[in-house]
Amino acid sequence: MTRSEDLFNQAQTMIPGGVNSPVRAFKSVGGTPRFIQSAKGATITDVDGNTYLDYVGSWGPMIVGHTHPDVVEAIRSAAGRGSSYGAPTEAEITLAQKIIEVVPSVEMVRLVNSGTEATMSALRLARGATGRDAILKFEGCYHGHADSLLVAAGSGAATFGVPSSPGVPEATAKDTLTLPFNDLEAVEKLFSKQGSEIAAIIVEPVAGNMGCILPKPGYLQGLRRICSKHGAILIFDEVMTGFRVALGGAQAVYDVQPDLITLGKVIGGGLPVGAYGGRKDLMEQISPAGPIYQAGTLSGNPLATAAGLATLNLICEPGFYDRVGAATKRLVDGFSSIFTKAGVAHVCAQQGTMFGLFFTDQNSVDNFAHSAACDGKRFNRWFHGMLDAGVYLAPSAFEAGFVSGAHDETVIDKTLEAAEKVAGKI
Ligand code: HOZ
Repeated sequence: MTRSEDLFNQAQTMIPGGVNSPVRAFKSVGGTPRFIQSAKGATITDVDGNTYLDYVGSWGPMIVGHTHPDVVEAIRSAAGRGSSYGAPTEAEITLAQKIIEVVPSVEMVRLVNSGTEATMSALRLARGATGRDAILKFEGCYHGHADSLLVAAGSGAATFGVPSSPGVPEATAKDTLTLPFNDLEAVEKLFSKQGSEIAAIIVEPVAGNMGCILPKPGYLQGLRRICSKHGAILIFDEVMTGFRVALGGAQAVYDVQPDLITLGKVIGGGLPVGAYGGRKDLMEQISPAGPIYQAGTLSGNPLATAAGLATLNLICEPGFYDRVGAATKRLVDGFSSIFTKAGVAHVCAQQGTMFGLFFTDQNSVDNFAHSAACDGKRFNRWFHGMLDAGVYLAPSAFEAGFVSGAHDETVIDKTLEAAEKVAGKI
């Protein structure tokens, strides 16, 4: 028995499913999750001493690679001064300033502790500001696990076949309207009937929880237009795409200004952080500036703020996104030509440093129904083949892949060598 197997057996007796977040349990791909001992640069090492090239990157945060010395030093130095005060610090202003400088739509920002908190709070703000209850989300988009967002959700909820979770009150779920991603006409139709009741549209501008799916040309602009016309708030959930698909996030790539955005992952540099921000007139309605309540004992935590700032300083260096984006493109183009040579029908997607692969003979994958129709068994063979060859991909076909600044040419070459060997056997 491997040490991972032993630990997984123990964990299952004490932790639901043996894990503290569902997808990492390997349940849909089968086999034993690797228990991780340490990580460095582009690699993670498990408790059995196996080292893998890592394309999960803690599900997005590790954009500068694991244990980058600047980030480690920032955390170490912050920890020496105290791990939490429950009082404001100067570093929170520096981080807020950095976010405001870089993300086009953000005039004010509030730090929280996770992406879930960020989306939940942004929705409360949208509802409080508009006096409306209904929200629109898209099938297969995942915005964390707040009640009103676990309806037709992606990520683990889709992976395990419970996109609408038991335990969400019917009264809450009824205010969450859902439509397919990338279908602007359906949004127009809904708003022409119910536009005056809808507080907000929340969307992952590049979807990353039903695989990686890009918005069709004009789709995000269309959502912007519809929200402005009907007085609804447009929320871009950039927890995954923020500081990931480009320095300014998806809104910079697609040149669309949402009213509010949510952030997480990269801005915490691997520590638990989220944020929501946007128009000043909206953000000033948050307590104590305004009446809409939201709070958190650990919000603006000094360690998390320090790790986030160190990470942002590194990714703001000129050329960072060009370099890592080019590495991602080389990886995805490489996969695609290997699959084509091996006769494996596929669709690839890439935006900046984020990517997705679908095993399908459909011409394109534009929404959750398309993604769910892909060949899951082939994905599982691909996943395990790559894992055996030393490449750690997300253990679910509904997740995206992430490349970091530590994925240099050698790492990409090694990954493609592994893919060459695996593609013929899936
Ligand atoms: N929800 C994240 C994936 N999109 C985290 C999954 C996990 O850590 O299990």
